[in-house]
Amino acid sequence: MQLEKHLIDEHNHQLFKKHSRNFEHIAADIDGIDSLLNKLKAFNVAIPSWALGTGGTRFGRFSGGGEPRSLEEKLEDVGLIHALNKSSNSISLHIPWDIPDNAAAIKALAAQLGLHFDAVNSNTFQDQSAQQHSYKFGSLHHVDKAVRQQAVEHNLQVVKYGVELGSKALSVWLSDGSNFPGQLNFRGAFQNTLESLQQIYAGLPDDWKVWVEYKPYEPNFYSTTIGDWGQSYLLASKLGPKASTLVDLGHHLQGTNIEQIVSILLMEGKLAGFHFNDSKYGDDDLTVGSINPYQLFLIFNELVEGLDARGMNHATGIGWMIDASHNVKDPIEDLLQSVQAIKIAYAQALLVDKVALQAAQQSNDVALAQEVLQAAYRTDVRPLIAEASLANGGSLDPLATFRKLKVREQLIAQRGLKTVATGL
Ligand code: PSV
Ligand code: MN
Repeated sequence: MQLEKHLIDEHNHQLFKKHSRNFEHIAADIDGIDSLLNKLKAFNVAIPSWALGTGGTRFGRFSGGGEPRSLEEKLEDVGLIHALNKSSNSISLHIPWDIPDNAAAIKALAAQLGLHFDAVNSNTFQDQSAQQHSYKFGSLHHVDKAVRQQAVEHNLQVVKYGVELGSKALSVWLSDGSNFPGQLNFRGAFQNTLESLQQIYAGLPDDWKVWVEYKPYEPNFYSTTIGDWGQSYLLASKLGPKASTLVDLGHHLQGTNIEQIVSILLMEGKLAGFHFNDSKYGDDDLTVGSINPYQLFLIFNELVEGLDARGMNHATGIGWMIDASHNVKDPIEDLLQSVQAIKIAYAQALLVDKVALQAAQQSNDVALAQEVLQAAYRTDVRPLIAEASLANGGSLDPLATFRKLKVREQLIAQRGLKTVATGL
């Protein structure tokens, strides 16, 4: 299913008067409004192929219906999201959940929808039916070389799929770890992981990157072999310039100062990009900005400052992606909300008065530094996001348009109520 542009335009028409009033109000106070709008117009966030169906926990999964039944239908869903918000022009595939059997046809469909392929993700955290060795006790860190070799070959196969589709990065997340003290020799596990990653690194095309994701726990509950940004950074440094650290917001223990981690990684040229989500307790995979939007803003404040300091392009300098699980919401609605939340945090960060903040920092004026940051955070930037979307041909209010046009109802009519997407 595809959305006809005139339907989006008609809904915009109904919303326009109110939008125009709100936009003029905020625009009057912003110096360089055109440059800010251009940055928002250029900004895109990739959609993971595994998050287009209903997620679940080990206790259950409650589908809302109309889930994509194939890779083609997943692309269609991302096409719908992009048509509405004009900020989701790429999809990130997880192999083997989404093997592109006919890469040329998949690429052509993506191009027709205005999409391209973001990083490809390998999966050595589950066993597949045809696989010789089990990943029960890990993959790239495994004590048995044959298991490690199998996992290395899988990663190289994922790169091959990615090359066919025009991806430029391999994203590696390992569930490798241990459940009990004594189960693992930490140094041995780390060295095995490094050697395995070195083999994968050696097989990367010249213009490719490898992104090393970390996570403190789950599915292993005592240790994870790439458990934090330090271990990821160490591996990425030993691997070389094509390797860097991927930050998934949910992969931190409670209270971790993620904005500081991001700032240092960016300074060192080792920040690959993001898996955005939000959480209250752990890797909760909730809608971005639903629990702690202030933290998201603080992260973006570091990003904007750090990207500018290195002269990097905000839109393309690092990878922007969502990684969430939609257990009770419509996945498309949830993804639309997440992309909006990311753009809101980005716009607020662009509004920070950097000169005033720096002056406050240099004079240790703590109260003023907080005032400067919060002045930006407390600005309602939604009219700016809406204006950028409108200028790109998208909806002034993507979620409202999705509902107004009864998109989910149409998807259920086409695909059925009891469909199941591959993924989380
Ligand atoms: C693991 O929790 C993770 O964040 C990794 O990015 C995986 O690739 C993804 O979720 C899907 O399982
Ligand atoms: Mn992730």
